[in-house]
Parts: sequence; structure tokens; C-alpha cells
Amino acid sequence: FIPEPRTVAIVGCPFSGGQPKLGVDQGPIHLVEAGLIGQLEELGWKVKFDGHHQFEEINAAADPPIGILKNPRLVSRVTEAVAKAVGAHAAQGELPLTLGGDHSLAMGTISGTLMKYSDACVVWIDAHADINTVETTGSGNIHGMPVSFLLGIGSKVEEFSWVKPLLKADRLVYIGLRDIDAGEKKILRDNNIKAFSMHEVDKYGIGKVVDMALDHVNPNRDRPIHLSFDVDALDPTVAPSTGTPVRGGLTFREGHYICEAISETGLLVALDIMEVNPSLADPASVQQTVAVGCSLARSALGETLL
Ligand code: NNH
Ligand code: MN
Ligand code: MN
Ligand code: MN
Repeated sequence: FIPEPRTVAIVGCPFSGGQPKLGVDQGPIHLVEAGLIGQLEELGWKVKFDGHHQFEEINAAADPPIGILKNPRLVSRVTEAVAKAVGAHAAQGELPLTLGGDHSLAMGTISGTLMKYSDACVVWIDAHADINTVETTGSGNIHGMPVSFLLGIGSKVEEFSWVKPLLKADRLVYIGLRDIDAGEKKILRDNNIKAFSMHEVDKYGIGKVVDMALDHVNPNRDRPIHLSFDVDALDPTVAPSTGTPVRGGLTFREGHYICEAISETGLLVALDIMEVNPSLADPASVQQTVAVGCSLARSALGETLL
């Protein structure tokens, strides 16, 4: 039984420790200040928002690298707190909408979703695969690694022992990829992970790609869906204010189509909007990127064109 109106719980995560660029921690504040809460209420949702998480209890002052992983204790403790927050909202039948912040946060959000919905599948929209392991990461930036932790591949890092390998490779699908490290390509191949790069988007069109993606992870359309959307999946002309823009990305409509199609399934249980960085690019570009973040969330939560 799902009470009506349904409740979306905003989990604001002002966090940048999974990558080196300052400012991405301001993403959630800008998304909320742009009016996201009222926009979702307008769609008929009950919106729960008790302020951005400050992770006050988390103190990782002394946080030297582990191997080349940067800010490992901070990232681990913050994402563990996010897992608990998202898991608690999901357990109450609410739909957690996590606003990043960098994409390392998805280690927490997806862990939280899988605590409640063990059969959930993950649709990961990104220019990048974020599946580097301790062995393959060249940057040591943990936002490029959350998927490997969730799958339990690569050497284990004791600090991250709270992350349980609850995600199965066949419950994960990517759309939008175009900047994959060599080590990541091998991981995708070796683990038979389904990925639709921009090449497939060009070849088949976004409608067919989303159908094929859902056929893979959700053949009977009966599994809960966690949608993790990195705004750098969009073309930099559409979402310029993000830390690692890569040309040749999704158009405005392709990005929104993905969200609309997942909304239409009625199976969405959790949503992440990640990597909006309001300190990058000029004010008009920032405003545009923040507005796109809000409209992606609205589309995923039921806004239709007609
Ligand atoms: N693959 C690179 C890394 O591991 C870049 C990841 N950057 C992202 N991911 N923005 O979404 O550091
Ligand atoms: Mn909360
Ligand atoms: Mn990402
Ligand atoms: Mn990315």
C-alpha cells in the first residue's frame, strides 16, 4: 500500500570530497533555491525537506590518501550517512531524491535503496562509467569509483567495508557514456555490463535505447528502479556547470526523455541528481544548469509535456 499523495524526501548533500573541484557542494543549495520543492508540490507530490545534510558528526580531519584514493575516510563516512538517510526514507515508503554533490554519493544512495529493495535495478546516466577500482583509478577521485564498490569488484578497502556488494552486474545499465578509462572498458567487458554509449544513442535513437536498457535490467517491468543522473551526461552546451564536461553528450530532450520514460514505468523508487557545480562557468550557464537539474527531477517525477 502506497499512501497518496506520494512523498518525495529531498536528501540535500553538499559534498565535494569525491573529486577535487570546489563548488559542487553548492549544487543542492542552488537546486532548492531555484524552487525545486514548489515545483514538485505542483506535480502533486508531498515534499519532505528538513534542510541539507551537514554530516556534522563526521570528522575526518586527518585523512591521508589510502593508496591513491583521496579523502577516503571522509567519503566513506559521508556516503555511509547518506546510505542510512536514503534507506530510512525508502523504508518509510518515501521516494528519496538525493541532490549532489559529487557522484561518490551514489555509493550511499544506491546502498540505501538496495537495503529496502533488494531486487532494485540501477539506471546510471553519465558521460563516465564511475567503475574504477583501487587497481584501475588513475585519478584517485572516488567519484570515479562508486559502481565498483557497489558491485564488489576490485581489491577491498577496509575503510569502505560498510559498503555491501548488493548490486548485481545484470541489474545495472548505463546510458550516455563517452569518456571511459581503458581499465573501465575492460571491467565493463569482463563483467558483461550493459552500456549504451553515445554511439548507440546516435545509432538507435533515445527511445529505442531506453527500451533496450529497461529490457536488460527490468525485462518484466516489475523491479524497482533507482535512477542515478550525473548531469555531465548532458552535452556541455546543455549543462555547462559541471566538473568534467565532455563534448558530444545527450541533448536536452534526450536527457528529459530518459527521465520521462522511467517515470512512465511507475517503478521509480529513488533518484539522484548529481554533479551540478554552480561555481563553474558564467552566471547564465550556472542558472541554465541548475534549471536543467530541476527539470530532470520534475520529468522523472511525473511532469509530462501534454
Ligand atoms: N574516470 C575518471 C576518474 O576515474 C573521471 C570520472 N569523472 C566523473 N565521473 N565525473 O562521472 O577519475
Ligand atoms: Mn532526510
Ligand atoms: Mn558520475
Ligand atoms: Mn560523469
